[in-house]
Amino acid sequence: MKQETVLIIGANGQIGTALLPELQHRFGADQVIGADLRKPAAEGHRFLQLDATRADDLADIVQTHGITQIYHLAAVLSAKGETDPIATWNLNMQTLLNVLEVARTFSLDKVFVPSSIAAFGDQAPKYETPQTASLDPATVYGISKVAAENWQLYYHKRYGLDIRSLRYPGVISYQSMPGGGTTDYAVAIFHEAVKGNNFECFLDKDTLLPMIYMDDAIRATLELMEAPADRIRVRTSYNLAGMSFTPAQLTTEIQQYFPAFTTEYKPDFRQQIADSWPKSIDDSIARRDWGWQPAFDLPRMTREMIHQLTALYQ
Ligand code: AKB
Repeated sequence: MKQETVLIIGANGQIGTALLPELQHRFGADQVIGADLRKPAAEGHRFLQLDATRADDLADIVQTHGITQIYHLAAVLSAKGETDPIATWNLNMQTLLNVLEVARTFSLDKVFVPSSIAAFGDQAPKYETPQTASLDPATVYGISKVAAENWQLYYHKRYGLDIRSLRYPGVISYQSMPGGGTTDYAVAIFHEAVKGNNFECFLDKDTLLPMIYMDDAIRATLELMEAPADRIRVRTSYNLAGMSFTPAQLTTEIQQYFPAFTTEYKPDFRQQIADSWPKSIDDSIARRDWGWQPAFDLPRMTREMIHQLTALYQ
């Protein structure tokens, strides 16, 4: 079997932090390189400082280290993106195009680029949003994801690049904090509950959103990347579902462990973003093509988050 060398761009982010050890486990610690703007807090893996908007620096790394696969996880997310739309567009698109070009130039084996439920907007059905629903996003982050999906398809068709993608729901994890997203409340709430605090939520109590626990998100990513190429029939991005819940339902679930815990609802500008997104996702095409099956529902995810964070804060 050919030896792969994997580069994770955005390795210090929420998904990168959890994905890196899993890739090390599969390919060997020496074969996985994390790259990000800043040095990581934790050591224990090969790391290179990289500003992925700089095409030459990225090409240099790919050539010098014999990179064969890239996971491109760097992006400005939905809420932060709205504070400077043009800068968000520039960063999200420039880094994507740099990755696509370097993958084409150096004939990389595989590339993974995440998309998001943020690709959908008001025209899509809110419940069980299908794979092929119309894409009319309300945020610049969503616009950049729709454009990225089309660029990915273009590079696959025109250059034969094996590029694969998932439309992640909100990802819930204990390993690190997400930053700049609209679904971030669903991680922050656990930290406050475990620390013995109450929580102030920036979304209204009945805001139903699609979410996924990190273990499922990582397993989906690896199963997609390991599937035979002829099983991958969607080259834009696959719908992916885990569970859906509201802030009120999550609060009730957390109260099973911390009965005195309360949430106060103070919706801000992120409410409008959440209202433009699907409430649940139909991922039957991912299930059909490469056998996707989520394992975590709301009770199991809550139990796991509280268990892991309790250990972390002790
Ligand atoms: C965000 O909230 O912006 C992200 C996402 C759903 O893509 N977590």
